Amino acid sequence: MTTHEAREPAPTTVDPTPPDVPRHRHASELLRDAAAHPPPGPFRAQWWRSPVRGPWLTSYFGSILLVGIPVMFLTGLVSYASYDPQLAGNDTTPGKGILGFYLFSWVTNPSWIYRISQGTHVILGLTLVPIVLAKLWSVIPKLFEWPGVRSLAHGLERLSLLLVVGGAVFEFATGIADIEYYYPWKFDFYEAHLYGAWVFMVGFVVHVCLKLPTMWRSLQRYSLREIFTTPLARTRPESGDGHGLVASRPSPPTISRRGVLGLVGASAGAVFLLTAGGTVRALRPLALLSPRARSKGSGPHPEANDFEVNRVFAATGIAASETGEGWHLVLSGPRSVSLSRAELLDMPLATEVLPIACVEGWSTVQTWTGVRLVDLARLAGVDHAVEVEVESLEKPGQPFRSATLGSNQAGDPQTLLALHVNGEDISLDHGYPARMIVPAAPGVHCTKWVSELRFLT
Ligand SMILES: Nc1nc2c(c(=O)[nH]1)N[C@H]1C(S)=C(S)[C@@H](COP(=O)(O)O)O[C@H]1N2
Ligand SMILES: [Mo]
Repeated sequence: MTTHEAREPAPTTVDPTPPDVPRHRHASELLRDAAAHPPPGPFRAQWWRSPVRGPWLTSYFGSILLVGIPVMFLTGLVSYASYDPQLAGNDTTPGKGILGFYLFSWVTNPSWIYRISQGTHVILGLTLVPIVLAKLWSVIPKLFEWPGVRSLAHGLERLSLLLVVGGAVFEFATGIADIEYYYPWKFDFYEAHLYGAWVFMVGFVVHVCLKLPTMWRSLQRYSLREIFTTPLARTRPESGDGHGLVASRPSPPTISRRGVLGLVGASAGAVFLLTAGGTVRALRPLALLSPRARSKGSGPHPEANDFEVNRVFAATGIAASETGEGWHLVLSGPRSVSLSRAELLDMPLATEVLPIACVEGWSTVQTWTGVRLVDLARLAGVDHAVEVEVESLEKPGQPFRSATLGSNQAGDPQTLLALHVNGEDISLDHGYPARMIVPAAPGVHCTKWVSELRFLT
């Protein structure tokens, strides 16, 4: 009697395989074993006890992000296109070849287009932060799922989750750091935020494809009406779900679902109010999260110049004497011309109401007076629209010291070399003696302290 089939069956309470007997074990068995013995703490399902966590709540936040994230992505792509990175000198992003597949000459009309798209990108991005955090909170037990990978399919799902969560954290952190002027990293913001967006979107699309049916089903569990009529006292955990979100040992509720929605909604609303002043002038006094919105007018005409300043004159390293009587604008084209400020003011002047809209999300509409770029082109011997390199007094190497305008921008009759704003001289902070104002262009292409215009014929 040596075959083990013939042995006495072992009592069920005893492990039939003593630990010292080597025995081939299937991967599935190992996994079951691992699942039965997770490390302590958050890796154990019982550790997560919130009674409001569940598929409905996760799906509710998810449905907001399902709309919000694509808007972020599209306005981000628009933002990249608006830089006209295909024009020499505007962009050094390596390998943009593939990512730049959709680029086109940035438009000049309507003049408010970038104001709206970039304002949306930044204000919506900040407003979504509480919702992203709430969504992450609602799925946090999944991030500690044990074992981390159960099968190939499960592994791919987890990988997409890593891309979504990691990508979201990365994109929000770099975006916010950039607009709040606290950017502690060594890598370039534009490149990192652009590449990060594509990585994030790969994860996002996979995640949405995998979860959309679940989301749809889970949303049917409660109507919003039910949520808003259920007080704390009648708040119950969702029924078990097989998604690992509902607590197996829920603690008594301390907040209702409508309370959670109210808290997250109020946080998002507060962030919106503290940010929107960068675009909506009436909210400017509240714009605590939009730092530029709090800069004041300076120079001899502070009222006319009282709007957001990106780079102040004092930060440029330009000597005050370079902007005085000796300043001349150089036009380089078929003819080379040098013009003093007085000579520019003697030319036919045009007045246009146009925005400055920064990539940081703030924007402001002002009334500018100056010489049309098309008139300056004609002086330089150029009678058709060509690309123009705009140089400033700032020293080589300074970021944004120059920009290349597309021929459509240079040929637009609204494009000005502005000398006045709101009827007074432009202040040093806003670009005295002269600055570019280009309809619909991002602020960074409205070069201040202009010294030379090179018409690329
Ligand atoms: N020479 C020069 N021009 C510049 C900049 C700069 O740093 N140097 N910053 C640009 C950016 S990013 C913006 S948003 C606008 C802001 O103009 P403002 O400070 O007059 O509002 O100026 C642009 N022109
Ligand atoms: Mo800007």
